[in-house]
Amino acid sequence: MADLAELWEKVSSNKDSKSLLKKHLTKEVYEKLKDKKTKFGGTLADCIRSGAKNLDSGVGVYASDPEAYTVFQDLLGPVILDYHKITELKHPACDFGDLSNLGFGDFDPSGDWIVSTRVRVGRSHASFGFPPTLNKEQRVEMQRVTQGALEGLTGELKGKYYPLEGMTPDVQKQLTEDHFLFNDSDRFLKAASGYDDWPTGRGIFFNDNKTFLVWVNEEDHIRIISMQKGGDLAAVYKRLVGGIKELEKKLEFARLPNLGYLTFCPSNLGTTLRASVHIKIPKVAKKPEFKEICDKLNLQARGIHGEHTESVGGVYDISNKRRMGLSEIEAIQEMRKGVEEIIKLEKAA
Ligand code: CIR
Repeated sequence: MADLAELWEKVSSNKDSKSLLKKHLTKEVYEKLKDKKTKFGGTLADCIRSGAKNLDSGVGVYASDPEAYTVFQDLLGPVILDYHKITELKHPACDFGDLSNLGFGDFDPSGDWIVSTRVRVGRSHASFGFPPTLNKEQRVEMQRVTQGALEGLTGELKGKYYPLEGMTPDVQKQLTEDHFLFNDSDRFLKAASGYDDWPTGRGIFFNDNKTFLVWVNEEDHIRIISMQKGGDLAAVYKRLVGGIKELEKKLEFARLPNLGYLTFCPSNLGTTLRASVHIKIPKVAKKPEFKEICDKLNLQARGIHGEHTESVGGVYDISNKRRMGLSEIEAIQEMRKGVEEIIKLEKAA
């Protein structure tokens, strides 16, 4: 427990941290949780290590494993409420909507604004811990199980699994530039044990068209991604849901009725759904009130090379901000309406 005491000292003695960890890990909560352990072996230290080592974190907390959301609820509960701006730990049942009648299609047929569209969800195996509680053998075993399910996909989803271990640097570089592949460069994840045993157990699956991708053991056990050039959100979303439904037949995903799907980061619960476009909006993005506009529409704007990056050439990555307390189809609709509004503003600017 020397490790935990040190981490606690770092957090409690700091005066500047604005993280949710700093805000919600009170002395009382710390005392209550410090000796608890999940059945995966997860501890409070595992949950707070990243935030204690990176006091500039926004959240600063990760779940050691699916059971952490129950065992460490006194910390994770308030963090979840605060991050997701909800008043109760409550989440509706999974609802992908009526796929045969979505009521929307391509929201930029001209192709003038939207470069590409992507929807992803995170999923976790119910029977495996998250990175801080996994060893190398478990990572390999989890990869084996996931790969088996992926290689059973058929039709449009049929593809091939490429383990990171042994991948040539050339292939790796190409896939990263195409926005297909992940790397080990996020210091928050690194401090959370997210890159332990790298690259063992990590890999990427994609179909022939590279429109359906699955990341294995990046931040999450499984990230299911559907993407294509242009703005045909309906096509992208339907393909994603098709893939999720197929994988669900073979794998059991961690879920709690009040939190939805469980993943490593408490910012990514509920639907875990992030629907985004890469969109050319040089004029709107220059407005001083750009962030305010996005906030009002429940959208988040990022640079195009992922979280914590800058924009390039007026192209932004815009996505739904809310993932919890609403259904999958509601999250998609929120993003669609918001992006339509942003396009309207760009045209008028
Ligand atoms: C942090 O706490 O800042 C990092 N662990 C990343 C949190 C996840 N994403 C986010 O806030 N949008």
